[in-house]
Amino acid sequence: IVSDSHEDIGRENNTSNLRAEEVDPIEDNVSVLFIGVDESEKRDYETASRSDALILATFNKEQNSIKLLSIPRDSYVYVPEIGYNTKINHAHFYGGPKATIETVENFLNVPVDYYVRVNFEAFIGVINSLGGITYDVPFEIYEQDSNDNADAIHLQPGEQLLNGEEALALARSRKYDSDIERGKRQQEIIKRIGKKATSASTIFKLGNVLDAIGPNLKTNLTFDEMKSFLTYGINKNIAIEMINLDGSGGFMDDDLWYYVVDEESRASVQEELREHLDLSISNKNTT
Ligand code: C30
Repeated sequence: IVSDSHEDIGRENNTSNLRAEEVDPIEDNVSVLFIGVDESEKRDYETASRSDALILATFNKEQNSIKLLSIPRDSYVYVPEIGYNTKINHAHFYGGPKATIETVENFLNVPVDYYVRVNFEAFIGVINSLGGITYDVPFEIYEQDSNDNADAIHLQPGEQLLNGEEALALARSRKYDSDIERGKRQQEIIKRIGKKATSASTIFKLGNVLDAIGPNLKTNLTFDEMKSFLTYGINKNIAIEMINLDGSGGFMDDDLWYYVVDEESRASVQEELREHLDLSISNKNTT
C-alpha cells in the first residue's frame, strides 16, 4: 500500500552503520529522524530541497519515554556526502535523507534507524487528516501560507485548533523570535501530532492518509512498522521530553549565518541519547 511513500536509503538490512545488529522497532529502543523540507507545490525543488526542520526522536520501551531533540538548521557540521563542514540543512540538498542521516550520525554518534520526511503538502495532509491539532499560539502571528502568499495566515494568541496550513505557518515562523524558538515549536507540534494520532477519539486511518499524501512523505519504515508505532502509543502514558543543543557562537560567511553548537552540549546530548537507546557510553564507532 505504501509503495509511493516507502524509500530505503540503501543500507545493508536497512540497518544503521552504528548498530552492531539489526533492530526491531517493536521490541528495541530505536530512533526516528523527522525531516521537514522547504519544498512545496509552488517551489518544486525536486530533490534539491533543504531540511529546515530536523528532529531526532528516541524511544525507550521499558521507560515508556520519548526524547525529542531539535537540531538547529543552521548548525555548522561535517557533511560526509561532500566531505566538508557546512549548514546541516544543506546535507539534504546534496544527498537527500541518506546524506542527512549520515550527517546526524556523524555529528552525534547515535544511530538513526528510521526517517520520516515531509514537505509542506505532506505536513498539511497529516494534520488535516487528524482533524487538526490544538496548540497554544504564543503571540499574534502573520505568516505566509504554503504557496508563500505573504500574510495569508493570521493567528491570534491562545489555545486553539489549528488546521494544516495554520500549523505549517507556526512551524515555519521565525521572524518574531528565532530559528531556535521555531525549533521548539516544531518539537511541540510533533508531540501534538503523536498525541492526536494515538488518542482514543481519533481513528487514524493510516492507509488512507498515506494514500492521500503519496510521495510527498518518504520513509524507510514499512507500513506495518508505522502502524505498530502508532498502536504502541495508544492509551499509554508516555513521557515526552524536549532536548536542545546549546550554542554560544555563530558566524557569518558569504552572507550566510552558521550556528556553532557548544562541544560540551553536543557531548552531553550524545551521552543522554545513547543511554536512552541503551547503548554503551562509548567513543565514536565502537557501538
Ligand atoms: C508513525 C510515525 C512514526 C509517523 C506518523 C506520521 C507523523 C508523526 C508525522 C510527523 C510529521 C513530521 C514528519 C513532521 C516533521 C517536522 C516538522 C515539524 C515539519 C514542519 C514543517 C515542514 C514541512 C518543513 C520545515 C519548514 C521550515 C521550518 C522552514 C521553511 C525565511 C527567508 C530569507 C525568506 C522567507 C522566510 C519565513 C516563514 N520565511 O520555510 O519560508 O523556507 O523558511 O526561514 O528558510 O525563510 O527567510 O530570509 O525568504 O520568506 O519567515 P521557509 P526560512
